[in-house]
Amino acid sequence: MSIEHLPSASEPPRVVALAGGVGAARFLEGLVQVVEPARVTAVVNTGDDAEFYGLFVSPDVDIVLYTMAGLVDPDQGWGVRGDSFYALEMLGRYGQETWFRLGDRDLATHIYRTHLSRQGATPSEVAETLRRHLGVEVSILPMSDQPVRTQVRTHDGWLAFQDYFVKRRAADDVLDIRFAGIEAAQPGPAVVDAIERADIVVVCPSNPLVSIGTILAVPGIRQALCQRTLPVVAVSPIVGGATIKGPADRMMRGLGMEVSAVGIAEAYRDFLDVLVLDEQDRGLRGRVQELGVRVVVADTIMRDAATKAQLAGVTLHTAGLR
Ligand code: FO1
Repeated sequence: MSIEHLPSASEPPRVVALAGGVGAARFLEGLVQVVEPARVTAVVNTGDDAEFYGLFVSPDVDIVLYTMAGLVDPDQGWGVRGDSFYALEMLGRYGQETWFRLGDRDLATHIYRTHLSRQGATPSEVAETLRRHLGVEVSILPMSDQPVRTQVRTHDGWLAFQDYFVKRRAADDVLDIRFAGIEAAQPGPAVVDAIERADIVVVCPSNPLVSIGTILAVPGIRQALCQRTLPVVAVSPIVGGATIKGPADRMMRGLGMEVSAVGIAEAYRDFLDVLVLDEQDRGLRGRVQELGVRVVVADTIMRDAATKAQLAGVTLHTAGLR
């Protein structure tokens, strides 16, 4: 496979990003500083989707959507900036559980999503409608239109993902992971075509097990990545043996994976051309290369707009695109 590929001068590169939630959205903030947003397609995990009070919530789709619309709460990385919680407070008075913090504006998204779904819209159509209304230029493709639900096995048995992640604060040991519904799932209608046509596919620095792993488990997606002749580049979410945010490191350890950039390379090696790893992990270069994956060392800690753009630039450069 050639990574010498250069797109024609007239055609800006087409970029597909495989995305989970917060880490991916932060990477995308950098990406849209260095590539035309309209040339970027995010293929987003829907395994974290859940229903609250009869409303359909698609957290990772909404995180990407709100971030790209400039609406996201910058501290949390999810939800709408400055949102209020009056509806949730009232639901609490009705004796409902309120551990999943759905703000008032955010609830409007879930009401509208549920309304469109009840009229027959697919998750892809819903995401497209929300995107257009919020003026987001990046294409947002749910990984599948069929329901896939990530579940985590703990010492207390199988838990729905948000029960594990939010309600129990990701405190349990993770003994196993499964994606209920995955056998019947197909890639969203535009997903495989986008992967085939992209000048570069970027695997965002998201959880390799329950964000990227879920996307890869949709029958046909991993195969489409393996069949590409142009580069697939991942940014390691593991830096110095730990994650910046979230439980990926503990999950990887619990499932017997090496918690390092090497573990990431092993998980993706069948389709991965380049791994961007952090300067702190420079010493792992040789071991990653032994797996047949090219290494680029960079500052991967996304502190602000400039470091996000810098990381996105380095990632594209690995594929000869900048
Ligand atoms: N994450 C939390 O840690 N606590 C919450 O209360 C919470 C609420 C929430 C509401 C809407 C939404 O779209 C996302 C929300 N998230 C919350 C984030 C989300 O559950 C996770 O970050 C993802 O599922 C993992 O990518």
